Order: sequence, then C-alpha cells, then structure tokens
Amino acid sequence: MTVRDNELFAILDREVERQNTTLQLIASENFTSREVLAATGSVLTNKYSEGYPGKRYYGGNEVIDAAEDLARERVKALFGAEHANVQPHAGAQANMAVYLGLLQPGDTVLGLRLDQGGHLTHGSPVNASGILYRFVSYGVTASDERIDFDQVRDLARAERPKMIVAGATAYPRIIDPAPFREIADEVGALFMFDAAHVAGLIAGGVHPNPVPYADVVTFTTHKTLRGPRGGCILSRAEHAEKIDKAVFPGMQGGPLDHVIAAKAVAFFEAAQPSFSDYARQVVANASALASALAGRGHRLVSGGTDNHLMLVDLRSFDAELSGKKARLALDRAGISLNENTVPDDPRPPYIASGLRIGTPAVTTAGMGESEMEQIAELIDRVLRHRDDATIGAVRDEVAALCSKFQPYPGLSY
Ligand code: DSN
Repeated sequence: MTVRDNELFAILDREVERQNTTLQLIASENFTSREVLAATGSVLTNKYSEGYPGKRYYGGNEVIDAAEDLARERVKALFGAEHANVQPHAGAQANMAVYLGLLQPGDTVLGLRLDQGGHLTHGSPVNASGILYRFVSYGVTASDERIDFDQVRDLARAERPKMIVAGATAYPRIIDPAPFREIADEVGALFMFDAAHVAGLIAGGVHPNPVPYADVVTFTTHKTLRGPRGGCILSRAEHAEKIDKAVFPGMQGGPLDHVIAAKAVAFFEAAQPSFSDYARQVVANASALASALAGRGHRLVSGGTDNHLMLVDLRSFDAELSGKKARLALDRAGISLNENTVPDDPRPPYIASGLRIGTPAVTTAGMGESEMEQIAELIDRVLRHRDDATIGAVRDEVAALCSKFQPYPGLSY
C-alpha cells in the first residue's frame, strides 16, 4: 500500500476549484469531457509502443494498436483525410515533424508574421523552425488587418518557397485555404495548413476544411477540438511514409498512448451532431463578446471576429496600459486571458499592446450571448479602473457567474 501524496492531490483540487470559479478566456484552452479525462488518466500511460500499429518494437501492444487505429480512423473520417498520424505530443512537434519529413535544412518557407498572429513554429528566430529553415514572412494588410494575399503571391513568386504555411495562433478571421493552394501550385510549393486553433470549428462545420486543399494539415487536439493536450498530422497518402518516419523515429520516441486514447474519445465526441451546435455557439459567443467590447469603446483588430477569438488593441483605449498590465489586473479579478501583440505593435511580445480573448471554454461551460455581454462589462470595468475595490467587486461577480456554469461540479481528487 503506497502512501497517498496528499500534497499533490490538494494542488489538483485547487486547480479544479480555479477552473470552476473563475473565467477561462484563453483562446487556446477548453474543458474536456470526463471521458477524455478518464482516458488521459488510464493505464495506457504504463505502456511503451515505439512504432505504429502492427509494427512495434515492444511486445504486448495489441490493445494499444486498437486504440491508435481507432484514433487514426476516427480522425481521418472526421476531416476526410487520406492519412493520419496521431502521435505528436503537441502542435509544435507536429509542425516540426512535417518540416523534418518534407523539407531539407535551409529550405525557404513562407509563414505568417509572428507579431501579426503567426506561431513560434512558423519561423521564429528562437525556434527550431527559424533556426533550421529559411522562413520568409507575409503579413496582414494595413487597411483591414486580414491576410494580404497579394503579398503572399508576390513573396511566393520572388522567393520560390518549398512550402507555404497557413494558419495562426492569434488571427480573428476565417483563413480561406483556396488562395493558398492556388499560390502554392503556381510556384510549385507544398502547402501546410496549421489548424491548431480552428480544428474544432472545422470539425463542427463552421470553418472551411483545409484538408482537400493542403498537402498537410496539422492541429492540436486540446483547443476548439476539446480533446486532451496533444498534436495530430493529416496528410495526403503520398506524404504518409515521410511524415510517419519524421514523427518516429525522427522526432519522438514512445508515443503517449493514454493521450492517443483520449484523442480517440475527442474525435468520437467531435463527430456527434451536438459538436456542430457547440462550434456554432463558440463563434456566436465570440461575435457577441466582440460586439459588446466594441460597444464599450474597445478597438478590435480587423474590426471583429469570425472565429473563436478576438484581439483587443489597448493602444487607443489607454496608451499607458500594456497587454501585460491589463492581463495581470484581469487575473486578479478572476478573468484569465493572455496579452498579445497587435499588428505593428511597438511593444515586445511579453509586454504587448493587446489582449487575446477566446470563447471555447466558456461555451463548453454552457454560457451564451447574454453572459458574453456580462463578461464584456466585467472586463471593461477592470480595464478602466484597475483599483483594488473594483477588482475585488468584479472577482465576486465572476464567482457568482461561474457558480452557474461549473465545468466540473463535484470533481475531486
Ligand atoms: N500556446 C498556443 C496558443 O495559446 O495559441 C499556441 O501554441
């Protein structure tokens, strides 16, 4: 009989309490189902299974094979893909495996500017993507702050990239895969779509599916898709072997079988009709929250949103208020979100001039448009005053609101 680690389990209980009593507005977070939690906490964590179903380096993998096969078949059916690799530990590993499999070091790649919504793995100089490959960045237009396809085309013609990467970590608009495919075909480039943020919106049928257009689609399973933390790669059959070799043995050793099982559960859940209702409500809530914030005088990058997130540009609201200062004040009020750069941000990313706000988690908790109005008022009050009395009062109102929408009532470790 082992001694129970009360210290650690008390910390887990504190996190349950935090998630049940404060507002989770980080655009890349969600609340998984209890079935996803159960699979993630299952005995599959005990197994080693380097390789792929039917081709393992260790014995005793017949059950693991069944779980991984189920995950692969479900995700292929969900997105209409020819091939799936469900082993990447996270989105960064998924992206790096695609580069490792399909590029040579030094190859030129086009990706969205990091300060305009791109991800670290889209060529940041401090990330392996930017160290190993020659990324050239496109951006958004100055006029409407949407992807500048004229620039993408001009850069593609001038640079002749081996690959064009679409997708973003902080971009509030639909990303149409069709023009990217057209440009990639014109210059003979591969086309990768990083759908990490919008995978759930695609699965729910409210955003265009990039699978018919892209050579490869990567995504994380824990954002709008509402699964366990992890990554996934979908590809055309012609790239399957290179992608699989790049994930294992190229990038990773033993897969996280418990997480792969939880991914299978999430793909099952995302295939249910109710998931389309969820995806539609995520977007409706983001739209309502954006309108309510705009109505209170906040400038939104691109003027609004058509996905699950929005970017508030604080510069016109209060030139002294950085994204970081705003985030810290909101944190104290029980409102969790992150500071984010806005296009042409004069501040560095860890200070930033904007806030990124997302609705996947609050929508899972059951909130609708009327709660979004209330949340906008709470955020606005904190940003305007930032004193202890206001923050304390908002914290109480946040707790009262959340008490009606607990994601994990009664959960205890
Ligand atoms: N950390 C993720 C996000 O918040 O968008 C990206 O990796």
